[in-house]
Amino acid sequence: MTTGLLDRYGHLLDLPPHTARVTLLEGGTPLIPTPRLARRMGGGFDLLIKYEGLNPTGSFKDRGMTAAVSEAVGRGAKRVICASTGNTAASAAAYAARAGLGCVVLIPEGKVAAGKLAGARAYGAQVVQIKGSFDDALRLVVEITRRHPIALVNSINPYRIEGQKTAAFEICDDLGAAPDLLCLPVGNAGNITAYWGGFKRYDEVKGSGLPRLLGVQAEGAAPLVLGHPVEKPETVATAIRIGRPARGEEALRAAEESGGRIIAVSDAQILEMQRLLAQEEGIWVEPASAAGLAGLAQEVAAGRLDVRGKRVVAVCTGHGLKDPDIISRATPQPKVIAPTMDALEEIVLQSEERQP
Ligand code: AN7
Repeated sequence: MTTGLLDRYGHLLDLPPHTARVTLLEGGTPLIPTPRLARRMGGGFDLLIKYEGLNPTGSFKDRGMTAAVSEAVGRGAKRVICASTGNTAASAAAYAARAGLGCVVLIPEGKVAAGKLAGARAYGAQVVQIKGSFDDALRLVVEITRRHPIALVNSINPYRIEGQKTAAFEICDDLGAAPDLLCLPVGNAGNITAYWGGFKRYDEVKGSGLPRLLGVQAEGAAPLVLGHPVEKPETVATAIRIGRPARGEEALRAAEESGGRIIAVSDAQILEMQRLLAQEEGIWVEPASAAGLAGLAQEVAAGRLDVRGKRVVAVCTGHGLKDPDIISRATPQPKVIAPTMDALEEIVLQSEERQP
């Protein structure tokens, strides 16, 4: 039977007894082998994509949200609030709707991808745009939840982290053990923190081992690489356009404990990886979700990471449909022709065939 994550893994998570069950049957996302992409990076290793875009609202946030909203409902909350670069907003809105709670989301004006904003609106959240960054929005929601009885569902909320540990459990269950290396994008740094906690928990109970972690930020929003906050973060990967990660210290500790690192890649590298993954493997992810793989490719090419004979999992955090505008800008406008065979033959026979 299909169950939600709390039914499947709740016994391994640190959730209070009052926690309810609010679920959209999230999780259970596939681990997809991508041999063509691995060959491009030099080959000789297994590369698998944990495709988190296949969660109910199109991102990994649903894992944390089933836990956070379930806990909030259980203790009698009437409303939840979050700051968001988009995916948290859509997820919070959906789970709040599912639970019959009110939901307020605070987003940076003009910097949230179309599919995420549409999601938050469709699920009926009160969407508030602020003239500022995600970091400004987070500061405000933390403050308002201190003053008023509204439940905070950003990843500062410990139950978000608990829920997100389930992705590490699933990977170990699928592979029979932890992978050798896990790469993933880093924004507010909740997810890398959760993965590390999840792998450690599973290692305790199942002896599944621990991976090295490669966390990847965008160059224009790389506080954990620079070693200081970034006042005006900028990147095409708006999901990780974050200058003061709430769990930055934990993320750095997790990377170090694992024997891994947090690095940065350029927007050009992110977009090129997004294109390769879509056009050579058929997996379309939003730009931020390609950052982990772009970081992996960079480190392997530079000889800083030896992956030969290893099993590498790349977490692709959000679906490509979240950010359709980036594709409209990056690919040529589809041609319009007259409805005749001449016109069709002319255009089809012009274009080259691809070699498999
Ligand atoms: C697709 O939605 O912060 O390092 O407000 O949407 O745990 O923050 C999103 C983050 C990676 C980074 N990939 O994860 C938000 C938000 C995607 C994301 C991240 C986000 P964290």
